[in-house]
Amino acid sequence: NQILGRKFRSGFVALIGRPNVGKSTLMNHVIGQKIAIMSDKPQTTRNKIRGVYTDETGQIVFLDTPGIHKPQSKLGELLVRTSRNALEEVDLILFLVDAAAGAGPGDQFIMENLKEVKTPVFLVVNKIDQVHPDDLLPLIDQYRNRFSFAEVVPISALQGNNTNALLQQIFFYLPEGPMYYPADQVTDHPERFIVGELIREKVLELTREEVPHSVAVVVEEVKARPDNRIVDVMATIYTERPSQKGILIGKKGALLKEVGSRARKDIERLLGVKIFLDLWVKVKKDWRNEELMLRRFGYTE
Ligand code: GDP
Ligand code: K
Ligand code: MG
Repeated sequence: NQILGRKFRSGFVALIGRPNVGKSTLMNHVIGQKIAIMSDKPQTTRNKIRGVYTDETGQIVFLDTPGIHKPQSKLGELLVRTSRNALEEVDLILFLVDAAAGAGPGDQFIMENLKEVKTPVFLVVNKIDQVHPDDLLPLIDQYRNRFSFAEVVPISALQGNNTNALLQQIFFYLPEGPMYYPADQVTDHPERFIVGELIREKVLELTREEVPHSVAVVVEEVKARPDNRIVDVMATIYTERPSQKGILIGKKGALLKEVGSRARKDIERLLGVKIFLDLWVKVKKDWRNEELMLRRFGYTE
């Protein structure tokens, strides 16, 4: 690599953007493994999940931040704080926007917050597979008129268009540095957390609007049997109201069973072993506003 020389580069890159612009999809595409949960509902990513990309040029540690949005509860405030902190610590910020949806007030809110951060910011225009090429430049101008971006990179995270060019641009902005993680490590998150996120993803998939984001998953136990061929996972899904618990369990337990069976498949792929999944549903009123529960669910720093 002529421009970069032979020196190894490394650094931390934050992914920010409104819900559903494709942050998780981009990271999953780059890392090539399902580590950040994806769904078509907003704000399914609550914690920052690190994905690590390594090649001969260097290493990029991605932070999939919950995104900056206007806080509506204690959980919301916590998310905004987490995001801002993440932005101060990183070498580069990728501000993802949705080419198909266009610029909106949510983007404006984020750009206002970014003005106070010194870290360079890329405008990453995602979902270009969904727009006519002629519409792209005017859209980019809308953003450029409001913020001074270090680079503008149009991509399709879903199809992988231009994502290699994005990686090369990222390396160009990273300092010379060490390998922070072993080359074969894709995430430093405890598997337990990812297991919980996979279960929560299935709940969101299967319950639609009835059980919204008032659901949290606590993985109580991940334990391999003595023969090492089966891993027992015990997890509790917390809802805010008894009615939601009823919906989640479903007729004769059908819905919970489906949640379990879908989650089990993903967990088995993640851990590479057979899983026995034991799922429970409990009601914990108003957990979103209780600091103690937040800490227990792992949402604090
Ligand atoms: P996040 O909330 O920013 O993490 O967004 P997700 O990664 O969960 O993506 C939200 C939705 O947009 C999902 O249904 C994705 O499949 C879809 N999506 C993400 N990237 C693209 C893209 O490049 N093209 C298209 N057509 N859809 C995308
Ligand atoms: K999402
Ligand atoms: Mg996400």
